[in-house]
Amino acid sequence: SDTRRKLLELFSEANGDFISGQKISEVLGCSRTAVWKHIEELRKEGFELEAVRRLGYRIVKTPDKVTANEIQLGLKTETFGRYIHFEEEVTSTQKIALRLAYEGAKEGTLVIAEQQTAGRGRMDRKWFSPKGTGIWMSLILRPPIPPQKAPQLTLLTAVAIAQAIQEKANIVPDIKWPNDILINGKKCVGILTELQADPDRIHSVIIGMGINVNQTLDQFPEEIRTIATSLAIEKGERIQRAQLVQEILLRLERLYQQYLQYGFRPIKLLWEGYATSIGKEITARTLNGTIKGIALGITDEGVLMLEDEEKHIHYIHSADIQL
Ligand code: BTX
Repeated sequence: SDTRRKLLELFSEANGDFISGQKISEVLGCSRTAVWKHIEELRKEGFELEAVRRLGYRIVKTPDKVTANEIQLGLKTETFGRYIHFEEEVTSTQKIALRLAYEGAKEGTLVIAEQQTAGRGRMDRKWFSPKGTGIWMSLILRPPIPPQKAPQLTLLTAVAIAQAIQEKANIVPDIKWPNDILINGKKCVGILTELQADPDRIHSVIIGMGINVNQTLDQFPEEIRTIATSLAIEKGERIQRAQLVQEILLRLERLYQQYLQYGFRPIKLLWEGYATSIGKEITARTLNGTIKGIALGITDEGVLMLEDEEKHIHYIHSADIQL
């Protein structure tokens, strides 16, 4: 609710200090009893709040979940994540975001869950999304761009997540075109961009992001144990998921504003900074066959350029890449 959001904003500004009940009820425009009810709600969700007479309330501990309340506590964005739809367990956050978008949800609406029972990758592949360990979320965008440019948003998202990982985990990850983020050669992040559009107009783009954060190696299913990793495995310590979500949303919002104003160029430069496969030999499996060659880079449109043995350049719009 709006009141809850204001309350969390107050607590973020207080930064761990006390806020008096009087001040809270003034800012929120509600009674002291109503304030107390909101505080009780937060406690039920796992927040630890200290209440001291004459000083008021302060947050001592957050529950380490990815609920709307926890993400909004300290969120610095203007629109991204200002409305959050949280659920403990969903089939796929993409599915819910798609429904909300269809019902008219605003740009920046975020769907996030502790667990997905049917998380999806590209081409209906499975995305493992175990409870309480990762970030499984979908963001609704309504960009005023032609539909054929939508794949650029995947690259933009990869940059935002890479920046956030660098900031919060102190690891510089690799971006693998088009939609993976790797650390030490293993997959840590997957991005799935889905488009609802007429031939000439986008209705909405749903950006699905799956980030392995706190899994230990044995928490990965056997079939991906050798190809996947988590931030905690690579860094050697746990990371607070809600804070990482806040950082990702902030970076995403900034890059998106830049993108709408200046186009893909500035994003491309940032992207290249993280793309280690450029200049190396890769194999691209496309719907029309497999091509082996040197990855030359991406075009100003975000299309991958691949030079084969006969020095012929292929422009690849979508493929699976093997390094
Ligand atoms: P992708 O098709 O590039 O990758 C899927 C492949 O990645 C799988 O076939 C498997 O080999 C491997 N894989 C599956 N789960 C994991 C994992 N947890 N970590 C590392 N590798 C894995 C990538 O698709 C796009 C994934 C997007 C996931 C988000 S989560 C929120 C949103 N909801 C939803 O259902 N999907 C998106």
